[in-house]
Amino acid sequence: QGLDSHIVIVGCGISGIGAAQKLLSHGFHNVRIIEATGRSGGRIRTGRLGDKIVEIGANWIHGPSQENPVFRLACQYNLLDEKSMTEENQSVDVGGHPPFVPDLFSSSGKRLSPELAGPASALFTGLLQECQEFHASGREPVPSVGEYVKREAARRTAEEWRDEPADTRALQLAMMSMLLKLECCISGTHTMDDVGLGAFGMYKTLPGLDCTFPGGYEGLIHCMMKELPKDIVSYNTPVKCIHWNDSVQRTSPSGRTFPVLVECESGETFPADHVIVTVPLGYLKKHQETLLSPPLPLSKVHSIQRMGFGTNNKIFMEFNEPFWDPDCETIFFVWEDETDLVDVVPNVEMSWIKKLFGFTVLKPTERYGHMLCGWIAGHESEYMESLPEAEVQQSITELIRRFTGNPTITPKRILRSQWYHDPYTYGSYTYVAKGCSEYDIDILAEPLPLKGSNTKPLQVLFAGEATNQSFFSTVHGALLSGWREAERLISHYSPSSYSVSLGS
Ligand code: 6YU
Repeated sequence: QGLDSHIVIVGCGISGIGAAQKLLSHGFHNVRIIEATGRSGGRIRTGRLGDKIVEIGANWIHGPSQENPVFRLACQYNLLDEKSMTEENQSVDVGGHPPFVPDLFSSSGKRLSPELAGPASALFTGLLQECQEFHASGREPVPSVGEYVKREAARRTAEEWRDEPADTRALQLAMMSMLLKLECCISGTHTMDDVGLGAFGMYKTLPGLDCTFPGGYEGLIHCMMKELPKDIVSYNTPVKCIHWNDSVQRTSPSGRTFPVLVECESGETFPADHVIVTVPLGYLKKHQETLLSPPLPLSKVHSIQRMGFGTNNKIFMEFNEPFWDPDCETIFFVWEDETDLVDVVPNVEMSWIKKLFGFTVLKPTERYGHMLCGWIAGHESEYMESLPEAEVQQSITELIRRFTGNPTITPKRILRSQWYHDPYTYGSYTYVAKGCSEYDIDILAEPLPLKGSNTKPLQVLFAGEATNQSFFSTVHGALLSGWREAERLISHYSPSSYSVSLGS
């Protein structure tokens, strides 16, 4: 009966697609993906600004080297440029923070020299490194990364920068506030005070200098979808409720009964032996009470609540000519009044724009023209989503003019992402919040019914980036989680021929 099992996958992001691919390649032939929207790829989404390709969602392959399954697939489908595939690129190990050539501007319209920013940047990088080490040591002197960085930075700068002129010291501290805001974007959180110190080091980096897809990240999705049967996905079909544990009896015309029934908003239903749920953690947080019937066990509810899922948005802007240096990779804006290490703004509606730490320059220029990508995380980012695009453009134009001291700079056009207002995501990606640990991720990934129940096993399984202990928040983490749940089913039906580690 194994290979005839009816398997429904909820969500056609990379974890759902990966699960389907693996199940089909092992002979399961009754596999269906149900997707709420009209497209595949979920948070991998390539858009356009004018005639240029831009990534609305995932941007880079983090750690593009052989251990990274997304890198391997991208090479296999020939989607990367030659430089990204070189041995040299694969062996660079930057611990998740690639180096960049910066242009620094301050709120009084001054250009800051990189030398001036050097000590702040070195201290900040060192402190983050220390934060990562607490996971292995099991010690947690304060609950969050933000509190640790702020406490230690204040202590050490008071000692080490004692002899610096006051204005230099103030600028260094303001620079550290900007770096905290950058870190909020990387972690996808409102403030680093929400990110758990002991859990921060759970996230593992892979070697390789982050690379992009010249033709767009979605090219990877198209290649993967081509390998699946043509009509495997039911699009525009949001799932409303997964009835499991025989809570709704369902018998097929052949007389077979199924323990699970997937009910969609449209009223359509899909009977199943197994369902793999890949919806984002943001969606789970919002709909945990109604997505399953009987509802999720309390242990899962608590882990879903404990784990963090925040917003990180991009704002693309195109210019007729650059106001940055030709070799510049990142533009930073340092607010001179932010000398007390802050990563949130006091009044979101009045000053949300202060949360935008700066821009990355899209390269190569031959492909993108003069295009920048601004980054903004947290509640300020969620508020930005609610504003008309013209107002966002106006605010950023004023910001750039103020920091560069050039009142004529005018962007040609703008495009921003709105991940918080996406009803099937409700944010960008997972972070390990204060008070959560790997056990929460284990609990989230645990199939239903829970161990010890004497009903049919593996009725509802859970995949998606939030269920990966080491690589949450990434595309490779999501893909590995989809494979993991497919392998769980494969080894359930053929335990001897398929022994795999279901670790991450
Ligand atoms: C990466 C990167 N990157 C930027 C931004 C975002 C993300 N990520 P999906 O959501 O894809 O699929 C679920 C589907 O389910 C979806 O299609 C829904 O429509 C559907 N669904 C929902 N409800 C449903 C229902 N009821 N019925 C039916 N269907 C339903 N990752 O590797 N490189 O550069 C970035 C970035 C703006 C938003 C990213 C990046 C995250 C990935 O995009 C994401 O993990 C995967 O695509 C998720 O796939 P999935 O299948 O799980 O879900 C120390 C430390 C710190 C830790 N953080 C380190 C930082 C690393 C992350 N950096 C990210 C940065 C960027 C810029």
